[in-house]
Amino acid sequence: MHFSSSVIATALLGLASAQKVHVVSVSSTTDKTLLAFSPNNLKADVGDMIQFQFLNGNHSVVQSNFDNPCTPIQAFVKNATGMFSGYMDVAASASTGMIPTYTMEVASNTPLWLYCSQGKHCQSGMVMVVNENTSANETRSLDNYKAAAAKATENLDPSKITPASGGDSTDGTTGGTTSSIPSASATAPAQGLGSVVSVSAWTGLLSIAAALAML
Ligand SMILES: [Cu+2]
Repeated sequence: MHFSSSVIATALLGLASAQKVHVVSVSSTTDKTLLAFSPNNLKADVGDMIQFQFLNGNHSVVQSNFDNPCTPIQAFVKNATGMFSGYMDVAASASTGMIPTYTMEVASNTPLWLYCSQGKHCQSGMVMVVNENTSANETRSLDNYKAAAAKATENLDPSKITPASGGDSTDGTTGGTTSSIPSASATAPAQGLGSVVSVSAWTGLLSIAAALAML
């Protein structure tokens, strides 16, 4: 894993200015069979950070567009970056007392559609949205995305697709940073706390510190 020092400095500066960090739990500490992101529908402002904390199993986070769930967005949108966390095998890092995280900055307030590319997890409902906007288009809801995902014939990660050579390039896409944090600092499941969990920058700083330690 390689991070340039300027990237880390930028991340530290961002966190130091009390950037909002939304934590999304991937699976669950108590139910390793849970195929879900929690929360799965959150609102975030441009510049906010979203940190996926991989609590169990072996999952990923991949960006699609609304119309093509379970397929990376770059298969349909020319020049899209399309975020992909990679596969995070939680058991593999358990002995270190760390859990993998993936942290991304929200680059746009248009809807960001995400799924897990492992097995048939996407079809099983392991999908989510950031900044759903049903007031702009009521059919573009998480429920409809999930319903379309259930019917997808394949569940693909970016290594399995050919990048689009045509099509529009208007969908906002984004990348992120892989890291890990001590298991003990993972945020408790968000049930009952509403769709947005605000944490201090501390969790993010921990993950950056962990990244620095691995350089
Ligand atoms: Cu999964």
